[in-house]
Amino acid sequence: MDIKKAVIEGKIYEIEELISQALESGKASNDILKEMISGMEVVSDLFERKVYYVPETLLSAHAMQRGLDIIRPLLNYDKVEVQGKVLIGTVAGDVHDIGKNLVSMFLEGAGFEVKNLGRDVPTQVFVEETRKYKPDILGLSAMMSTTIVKMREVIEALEEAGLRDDVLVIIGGAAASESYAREIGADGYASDAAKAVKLCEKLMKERGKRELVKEIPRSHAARHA
Ligand code: B12
Repeated sequence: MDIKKAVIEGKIYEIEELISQALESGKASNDILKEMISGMEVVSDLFERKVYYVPETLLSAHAMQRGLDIIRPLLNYDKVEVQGKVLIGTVAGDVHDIGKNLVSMFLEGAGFEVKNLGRDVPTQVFVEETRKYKPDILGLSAMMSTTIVKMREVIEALEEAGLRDDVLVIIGGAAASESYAREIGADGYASDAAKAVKLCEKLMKERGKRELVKEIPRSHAARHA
């Protein structure tokens, strides 16, 4: 059993063991992440070909999530200067969150401060959190043709609340696209987590970097003391 297979077969307990063995043997956390992502690609294919149904897919998603939780603190947190603040969530009615969590992790790794609202987030919660948290960028994720309409709803609700000019809105997820972003007046679209980082960096450059200092996670604080 390897890490990729543990994701494909939804081995929640084995994946913890496999990841700690891999880390002990000196494997880079990025390589472990790549293996997990390629496992999830196989799962997507199996689900689409109706070899996997919801229960099997859910097990894989749990194994993937468990793996992400282990890897997350190991990603690079060395950048002390914050690139910007990002608020991110999956729109109402949609419980898909693996991709959105990956985007969140990649952004944190690249030096963004991220508040992750989770999944199935009501439109008004996006609005209220935008008001309170004051993000530079709001990231919306939607994986289904039935839930993508919520992205437009969030943008309209931000306009109604007088907040639209204060925040850049980016979209992503299997149901989203560049043309849909243009259609609903979003500021950008990215098809994967690495491109999402590039997009946020580009948008922040255009907007002007904020003078913020990131809180360094405790485990890393000694190195900066
Ligand atoms: C795993 C999965 C599930 C899991 C979700 C577990 C979880 N915690 O996320 C479970 C089993 C719960 C599930 C349930 C359902 N699912 Co489902 N699911 C999938 C599957 C197979 C993989 C999604 C995934 O995790 N991919 C891996 C990640 C890494 O990729 P990703 O999500 O695309 O994310 C990347 C990019 O999109 C982007 N990105 C994502 N979010 C964001 C946000 C921003 C701001 C940016 C910039 C970028 C970005 O970056 C990410 C990282 O690189 C997809 C198939 C597919 N092709 O997507 C179907 C799929 C999304 N599901 C589908 C369906 C139909 C359902 C169900 C209705 C099934 C059912 N009969 O119950 C339910 C819906 C439940 C609900 N109300 O939401 C359909 C949607 C079809 C459609 N067009 O509407 C899909 C496309 C499968 C299919 N072809 O039929 N599903």
